[in-house]
Amino acid sequence: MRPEEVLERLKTQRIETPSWGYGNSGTRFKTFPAPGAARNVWEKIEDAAEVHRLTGIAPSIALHIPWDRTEDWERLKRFAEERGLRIGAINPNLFQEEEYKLGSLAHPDRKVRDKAVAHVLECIEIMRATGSRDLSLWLADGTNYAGQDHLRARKHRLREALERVYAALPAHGRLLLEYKFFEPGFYFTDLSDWGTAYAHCLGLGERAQVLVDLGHHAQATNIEAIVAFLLDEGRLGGFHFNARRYADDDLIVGTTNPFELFCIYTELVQAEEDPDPEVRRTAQEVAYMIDQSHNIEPKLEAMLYSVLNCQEAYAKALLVDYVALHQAQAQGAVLEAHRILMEGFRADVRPLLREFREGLGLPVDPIQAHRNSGYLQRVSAERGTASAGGGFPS
Ligand code: AOS
Ligand code: ZN
Ligand code: ZN
Ligand code: ZN
Repeated sequence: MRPEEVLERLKTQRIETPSWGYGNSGTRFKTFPAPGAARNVWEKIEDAAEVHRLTGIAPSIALHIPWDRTEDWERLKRFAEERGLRIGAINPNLFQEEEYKLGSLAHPDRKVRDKAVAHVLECIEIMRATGSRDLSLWLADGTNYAGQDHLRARKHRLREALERVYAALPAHGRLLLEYKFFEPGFYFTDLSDWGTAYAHCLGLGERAQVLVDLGHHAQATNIEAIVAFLLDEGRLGGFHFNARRYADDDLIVGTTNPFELFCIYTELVQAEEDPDPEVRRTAQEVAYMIDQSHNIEPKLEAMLYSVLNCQEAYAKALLVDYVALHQAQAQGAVLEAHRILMEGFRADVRPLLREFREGLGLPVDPIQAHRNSGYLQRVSAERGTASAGGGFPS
């Protein structure tokens, strides 16, 4: 692809940032409150707007309910729009109520399942109020010991509850089912891998799609292979971008394994250009969302870094010569095909990204521009240092 074509494609990139990335967060050991961290959804929107102002490609914010609940969704939607943002995915919380100790949608007690379904139905009403397309559903449901519960009964309970949720979706709404290998269940997880999520999506309907969180796989899983399969099946709903060293670490995406992020983006670029219109449509509908919580890093710098790492990976993936690559693959030219792909990964795209940002009147170094802007000093003076709260367990 010629550089001018890459510049045009980079203009189409959209990365959604998570509200929970702007508030105080921590690990199960400790939350270190950050000066100026957002204390409420209004301040989270202000921070997300700053990330979009500096990058130009982060025009939406995902919300988490109840952490971001407000009484006036119309006012919140307007507040976001006045700052160049729209409300993105709505994330229910099925893991912090006392009743959810043995699960939520897969819980043995019908009353608990009904409570969980009612919460998700409330989130669907919020989707309607905010105009959100996606319901991003992650379950903490699982067990800690063999024999604790009937594994197939849990599967049936979960499917029945998901059917009630799916039936309530808005006309163009999507249910994004997010799987996770383990945690907090340490023996079994009801939505544990892409196969369980995919099977439930097939059983629910075409607006049920799989959400791939990069930190939710066993070590060394080939995630780009999962992405390719789901793209081809029309079931890749979106991503939760982050980086991990060992588990669901929610670090800055692209920092521990930039090659994996690049390979994921090469699958997406090939799907965007696939001769099959259904594959192209799936690729165009993918929700690119960040799901990270920065516990020791400056929060807005970490979010900027994440968005920029996704931008760099996409630029590199766009530079791969896919015509030559597919020819080499067809000829079984193993190393030539690998070398062609690596040419993209090895490309230094910083000059291209500088040109992209200058062309749009954006700072050529968004992180340095943020540091120079005095934004953090201003909001720290206004907000102070909130207590450890902000949604995540302290
Ligand atoms: C939990 O590990 C998942 O990544 C969730 O998607 C996320 O952390 C949060 O719960 C979303 O609201
Ligand atoms: Zn996630
Ligand atoms: Zn996670
Ligand atoms: Zn997460």
